[in-house]
Amino acid sequence: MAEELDKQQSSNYTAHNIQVLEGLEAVRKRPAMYIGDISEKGLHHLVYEVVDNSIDEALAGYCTHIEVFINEDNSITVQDNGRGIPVDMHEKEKKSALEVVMTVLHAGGKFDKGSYKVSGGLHGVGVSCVNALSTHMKTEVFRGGKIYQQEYSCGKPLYPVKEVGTTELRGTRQTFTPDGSIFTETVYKYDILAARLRELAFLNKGLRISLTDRREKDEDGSYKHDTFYSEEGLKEFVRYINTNREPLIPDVIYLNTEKQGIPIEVAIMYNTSYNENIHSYVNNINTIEGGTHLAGFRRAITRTLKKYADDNKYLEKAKVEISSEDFREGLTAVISIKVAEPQFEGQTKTKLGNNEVMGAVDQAVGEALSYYLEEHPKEAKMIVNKVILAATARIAARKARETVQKKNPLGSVSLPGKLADCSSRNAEECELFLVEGDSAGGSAKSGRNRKYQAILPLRGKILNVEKAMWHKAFESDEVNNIIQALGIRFGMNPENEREANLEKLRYHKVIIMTDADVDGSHIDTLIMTLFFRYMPEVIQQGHLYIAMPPLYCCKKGKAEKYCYNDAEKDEFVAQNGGTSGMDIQRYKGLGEMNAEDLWETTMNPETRRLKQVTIENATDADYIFSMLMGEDVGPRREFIEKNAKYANVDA
Ligand code: 0RA
Repeated sequence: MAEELDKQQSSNYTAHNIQVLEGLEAVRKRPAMYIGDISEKGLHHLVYEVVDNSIDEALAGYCTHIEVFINEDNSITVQDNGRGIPVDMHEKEKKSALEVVMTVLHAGGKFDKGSYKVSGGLHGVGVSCVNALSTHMKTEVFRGGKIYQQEYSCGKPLYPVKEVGTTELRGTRQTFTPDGSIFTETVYKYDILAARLRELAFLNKGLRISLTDRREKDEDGSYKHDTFYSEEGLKEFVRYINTNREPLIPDVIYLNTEKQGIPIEVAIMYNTSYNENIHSYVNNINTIEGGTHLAGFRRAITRTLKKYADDNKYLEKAKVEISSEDFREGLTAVISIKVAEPQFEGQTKTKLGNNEVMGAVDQAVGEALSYYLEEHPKEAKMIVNKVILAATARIAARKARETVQKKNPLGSVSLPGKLADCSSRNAEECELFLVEGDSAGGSAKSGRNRKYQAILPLRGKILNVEKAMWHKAFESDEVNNIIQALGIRFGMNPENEREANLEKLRYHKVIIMTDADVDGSHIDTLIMTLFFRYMPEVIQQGHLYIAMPPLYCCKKGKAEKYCYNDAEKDEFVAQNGGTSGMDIQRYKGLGEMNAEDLWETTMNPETRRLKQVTIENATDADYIFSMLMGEDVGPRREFIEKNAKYANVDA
């Protein structure tokens, strides 16, 4: 009987739905406009979009637990214990509120009159976009003792919202299958989701977020699983980020307040390194390009520390001129604020533009920091001493640089002698290969296309910028050669942040080409760290790549194939009747290939494979680089073994 009723309802269902479908058709026609892109990034973004709705429910104070499942078929389930999406009739639309939320663009926040939507994914497009981009989606609402549900196909409801049972539970469960005809990638990566969910747990203290992978069971029959929960929020977050760094003082300087109606949470730690590491968030979005909240933070640090040092006569004793960046050496901080109407600007729309925020953050941080310094004179003195040391080192480095520049008049920095440049001056088509070793460098030089491919062989050791003082990089020949070849300069922007000017970049593809072994992977990582710490813009704008040389050359009779991984080799073996009489050559180094082979397999844009270096999650990347380049060798080896390009070759 209930079955019958459902069918009747479904059959005359389509008519009043037409207007809605047009909205979601637009999402299917231009998915990248709504979720950024249709690759791996966009695929994972769908999950964040759904989770964000549950986070909003948590921020409103009604939800304490969010569970995310990667199902066997790569569909995703997100369940929360909030109030449940309302299912009552929406007066104007003449259908259930649930259906409106699921099928109307930007309808997500319409029911929360009083509060603003604070979490909001990067694009803040709402769950209806996820629905539009899923071949199948199902929403179950546990509310008022009853279970309601509705299913959809490519955003179209398959039947009206129906009641399907009773329950003691409260909350919302949503399951969706991303459309493989829209996304170029449909396999979810546990680590990518885990990094974002961990971050969200730190940013929303007291909220429990769990992740379970139902695709694979381990030996004891359990699924891969993590629960992320933070009692202390950013205080714990900043300690986590600093895991692989040595603290200067053990304290975390912490504040959680509201200024001019803006909720502000900040955690600060000083460590013995020479890098500045500030992670900033607005409405749970990582603002990698910074903005007014970051400017306010920096201003407060400089002003407050300078005043403290002046008042205590530390600076007149030191007799050095302190510049604002000296106050931030060895500083790790996380800033998280909530803004009702954020204006996002910049290349990647991750730079906060709201002017009113600057003063609010400046004031909040200034108050908390001066209070800490007054209460902790011993620690304060250690911080000030570190600042003075930074200034002294910076001034010494500038003097050294000026001496070098005098030999090199007019500052017209010439190209490095080792660079075999290309003839084209059209940066868009130009590629720079950073090649490990002279012999591979030689093959690359003779094998390349001279018009648009340049070669820079790297001989000496690449400086580990994770451990070196900032100016040391400019004393390293290899680093200088790379920077000079790229053509970019470093300067300070108006907010006194280090910034590279990418308009001068001479090659739009910078390609790291090293051996497929442990040493090669280590060099890859050193070069990636250099870019990540000194020129993150190059990575953010998609200019950095890793060349993937083949691991094998397989021959049998007339059949011959370069194989880039074990799966390809196994396939060739299977297609050619097993290994007997087959010649399998394993390349250990680039030097084993002659110039033609190197061109054909690794450099020719028609046939080569390149891996683009991306920053999925800047905070996660920071953690990984500090771990990889830090003191402890164990985790580094483990990471390289898991992630290197030769991953399934026993080295
Ligand atoms: C608006 C109003 C109410 C709940 C929600 C939105 C809500 C949305 C989502 C999306 C995922 N999980 C969610 N949980 C709750 C409730 C209004 C009321 O009960 O008065």
